[in-house]
Order: sequence, then structure tokens, then C-alpha cells
Amino acid sequence: MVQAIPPRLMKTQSFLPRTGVQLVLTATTSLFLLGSLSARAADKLEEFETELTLDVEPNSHEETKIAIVEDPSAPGNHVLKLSWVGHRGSHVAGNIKGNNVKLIEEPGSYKVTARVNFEECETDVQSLSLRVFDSQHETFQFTVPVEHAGEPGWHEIAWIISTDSPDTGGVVSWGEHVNKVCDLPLRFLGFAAAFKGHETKGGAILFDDIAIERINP
Ligand SMILES: [Ca+2]
Ligand SMILES: [Ca+2]
Repeated sequence: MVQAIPPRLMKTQSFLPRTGVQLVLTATTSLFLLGSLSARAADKLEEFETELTLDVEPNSHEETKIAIVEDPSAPGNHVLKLSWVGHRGSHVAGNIKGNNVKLIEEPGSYKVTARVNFEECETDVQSLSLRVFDSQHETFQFTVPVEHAGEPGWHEIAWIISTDSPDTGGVVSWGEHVNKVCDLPLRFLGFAAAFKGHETKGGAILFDDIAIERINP
């Protein structure tokens, strides 16, 4: 079941990668700026049906995993799975390392959505972040609260990206050339899940069908 959730941004400063790792992370992604699809209204841009190189963000717990797996609720469909073990830590995150899909090429405000399944995670998951990177390898993180941890089924989660004011609403960025400007195009990097009180019992989140829609003329 897909359930619409009002997009909301929240302030989350607590899980920025450390500077040294930021450089490693963005340098890695910069090696894979190969083209892919362009954004059109309400386009589904990534369905996780093709092979992708994936990488756990270095600040995540060492037993964190990211993989493309078969959808347990729809055999034949493939989804992105981010999973982790119980530990103390602020967050876990996983990235796409090659063929990163191009989300936004033109200035404007956009709604990026994904279908997300929280069945296998606990209520210790506080927020979910979408990470994108720009042409100068600056990574932007857009965060929304998680309201369906442990609930069965799929939910539509939405993040708002305004390319003219990317640093509003608690959005944070880091990278090699941080200027708080969305130097287009923006490409999809990955997802991060943050934990209440910097502690988690472990769990998994499934993602599928990243789509984008322009929300202003
Ligand atoms: Ca899929
Ligand atoms: Ca920039």
C-alpha cells in the first residue's frame, strides 16, 4: 500500500560525515559521473532493476550492508536494501557508486519521492535522508522524519529540493567544493537513516522507485 506523506524538512545536524571522510566519499562519487536519465515530470528515475555498484558510507557501523535484493512482497521486483546490526551510532548510509541517475538538470523546486518499506526496522529510526551530489561534488542531504517504522507495507516518502535555496530547512551539505549552491545537474547518491539517541537495535529499510516531479513552473 502506498500512503502519501506530507513532505517536511527537519533540522538534522547530527550525522554529518567527518571532513576527512567527506573528501573520500565525494571523490569516490566523482569518478562515476556517467550520464543516465533526465528528469521529466513525475518520472520514475531509478527502479533498482539494473546492476549497480553500491557502497556503505564509511561513517556507518562496519556491519552495515547495502544491496539490491528481490522484493519480498513482489517476486521479480528488485529493491535497494540498507541493513544494519544493533550498535551505538548516529546513522547508517549507503551510496550508489556508478551510473548515478541524474535527478535535476534545470533550476526549480522539485518533489523527489521513493517507495520505502520500514517493516524490518524499529522505532529507533528517527529520520530518513536523501543524498544527492552536484557537478562540483558537493553532497546535499535532505531529511524527513520517519513515521512508519515497524509498520507493514510500502509508504511514499517525499523530499523537497529547491535548487535556488538548497540550504534552507536544515538541509546540510559537504564535499570538496562546498558553496551551498546546487551546481546542476544534481544526481542521486543514496540514503541515510538516523537513530534516536544515537542507538539502534538493528534493522533494514527497503527502497524502490525513485521519482521526481517539478512543483513550480
Ligand atoms: Ca524495483
Ligand atoms: Ca555546489
